[in-house]
Amino acid sequence: MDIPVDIRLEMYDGMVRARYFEQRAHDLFMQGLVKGTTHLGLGQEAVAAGFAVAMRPGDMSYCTYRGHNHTLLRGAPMDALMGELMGRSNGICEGKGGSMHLTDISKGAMGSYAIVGAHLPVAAGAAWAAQLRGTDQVSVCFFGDGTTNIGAFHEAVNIAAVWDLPVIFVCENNLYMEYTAISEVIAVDHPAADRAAAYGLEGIIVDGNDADAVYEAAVAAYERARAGDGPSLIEALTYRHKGHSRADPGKYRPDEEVEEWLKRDPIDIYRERLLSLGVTEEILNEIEAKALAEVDAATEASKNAPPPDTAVLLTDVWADGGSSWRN
Ligand SMILES: Cc1ncc(C[n+]2csc(CCOP(=O)(O)OP(=O)(O)O)c2C)c(N)n1
Ligand SMILES: [Mg+2]
Repeated sequence: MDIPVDIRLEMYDGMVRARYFEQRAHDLFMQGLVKGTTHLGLGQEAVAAGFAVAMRPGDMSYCTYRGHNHTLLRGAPMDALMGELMGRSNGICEGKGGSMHLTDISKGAMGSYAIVGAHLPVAAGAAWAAQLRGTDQVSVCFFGDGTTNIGAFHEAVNIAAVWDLPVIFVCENNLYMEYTAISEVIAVDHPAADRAAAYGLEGIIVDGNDADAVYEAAVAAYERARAGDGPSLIEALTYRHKGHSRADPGKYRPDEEVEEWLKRDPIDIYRERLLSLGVTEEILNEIEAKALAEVDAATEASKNAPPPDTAVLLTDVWADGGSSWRN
């Protein structure tokens, strides 16, 4: 596929913005300014960029607690995401959700889910609604390798395949769950792709550190979904640069393995590719400088934002205290 240069630059821009945003989030966490926890997707940016750029505005995406990249690249405002991580009133959920619950419905970023596997049936349900309404929307669900051992994964992929739902399941195989290698707890080599046949689906594996490869797989899966040909299950091979969460040093991973993957940094790979395609150093430098300035501005805005008013605790909450929902 010949990917147009504006699409390529959009992907580079997205990856760089995500990288700087998360590096700053890590620094702010270490300073005690990010409350709760964080699960960084540093090193996994190409998966988010490839899919987000190929998506249409009405499409819906569902991600996990490792969801900063996906939410940002769907177009959620960076200052509101930073504010949310810091528990401030300018946060996208008014500071009530924090890092693990980033959501921007207006952009189709339908939530970050902290319960492993919980969002796969939700994403399938959204796809079912789109199918029934004939809206042409596609639902995309990102999850990790460990999630493929959860029952909800199998239930959701099965029903999606049976009903030809317009949903794309994207397994970001970063080789680890929290602190355990996925290879220790599965009987196959590829946690998602090797299980696809059980649901009559093709086992698709892509290099998740190559934005172009991800983009091409994404375009094909969107086309399939919009044509009414049903779901896709894609396994993107990637690696997280940091530990699982918070300040986890990730020492359970062999040094050589970490080194190998750091050499395959998706942003370095893509920068080289763009240069080889004739994009100038100046253009790339400008993208990087703009992204850093955006992160600086988001940080300042969030540091200066007051904490949420306590009245916020009682707004936008679902329960009304009664039991009418039982009917
Ligand atoms: C149902 C459930 N079980 C356990 C946990 C604790 N937990 C949080 S993240 C995680 C590992 C998930 O690994 P993977 O699916 O590979 O995603 P990754 O963190 O690598 O992106 C676990 C076990 C949880 N949040 N939910
Ligand atoms: Mg994992």
